[in-house]
Amino acid sequence: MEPSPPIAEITSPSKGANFCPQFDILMSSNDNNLTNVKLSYQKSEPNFPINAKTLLMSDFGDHFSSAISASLAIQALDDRGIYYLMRKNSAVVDATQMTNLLATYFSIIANNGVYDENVFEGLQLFNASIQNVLDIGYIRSPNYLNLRTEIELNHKVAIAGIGGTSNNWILIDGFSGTKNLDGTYNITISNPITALIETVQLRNQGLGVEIFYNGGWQPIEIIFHIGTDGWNSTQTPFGEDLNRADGWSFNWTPPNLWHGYDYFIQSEGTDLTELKGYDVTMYSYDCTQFYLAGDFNNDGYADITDLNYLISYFINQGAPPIGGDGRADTNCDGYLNITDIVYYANFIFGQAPTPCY
Ligand SMILES: [Ca+2]
Ligand SMILES: [Ca+2]
Ligand SMILES: [Ca+2]
Repeated sequence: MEPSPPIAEITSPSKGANFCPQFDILMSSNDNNLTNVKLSYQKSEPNFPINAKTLLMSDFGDHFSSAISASLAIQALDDRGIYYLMRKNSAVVDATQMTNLLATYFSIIANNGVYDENVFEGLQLFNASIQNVLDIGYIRSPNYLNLRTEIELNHKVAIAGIGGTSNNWILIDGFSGTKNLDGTYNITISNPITALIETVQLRNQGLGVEIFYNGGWQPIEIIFHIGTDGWNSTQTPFGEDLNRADGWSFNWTPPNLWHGYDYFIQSEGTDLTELKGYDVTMYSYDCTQFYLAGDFNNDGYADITDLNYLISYFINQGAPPIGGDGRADTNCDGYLNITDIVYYANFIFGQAPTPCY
């Protein structure tokens, strides 16, 4: 039996919470061999696509959505240029030929359809034919965070088996925005029925998610996530805890974070045998509930002293606004520069709306 990985589960702040600017992270673990925990973060993209391509299922047959989606997934990985994956034996193939190859590996014609096991076994058969350069895993009843973690943070691609039958498969292309006001999320998919990249809604349901697909809400029953080991992580380390005696915790005042963006926070646990385990959560960097907009010295007023504070910050390398650098982006254009002083001056003299933060 494989030993269970040493996961330091992030227990506080609660998943999806807002933070500004101080971040007190608490973790807990049942693993008695856990020896240290490293923390890292990565800004999530407001719009993250894998730039998936499309194919039309009716060009192949009714049961081909799994092979189409997997073929386009491999194409998307191939497009990153780390390995040349679009091959049958050593010959170069296109997405249509790859779909037919995978349909054989998935036993689609033989079974008049496809089962999860066939997809998993078929992907491994294909992987064996290309020297096993792919890393293939699966998650049953994944949640939204699982999808973003595998596809955006871990840079894998994922195909999803949806609905009550095992013959509805899509390739997940990416994510658009964060949570909608009604609590749903937007994801983009490569839809084999229409051969379009479509934005569809996702909602939490029980422990997993449902997707609005084919005219109704349907559960995502399983995803297969596929990656290559050539990806260099762009996460930024920010802390380490080497002492289990006082629990697993870290206090962090993050620099240079941007308002309104979501951040992945990952804890990497290591045990005595050097085995590693991971927990990932997402948080929104949002100071609006913590500070009065435009009140950079945090005295309860947004006035000319804050204009001077801002000038000092930009011109004389003075302290950033209390709450973090991102608050100095008064015109909310995503850049910190002199135009933010101009904007704030206009605000003070009644010529511009209140800064966002
Ligand atoms: Ca500790
Ligand atoms: Ca003030
Ligand atoms: Ca700005």
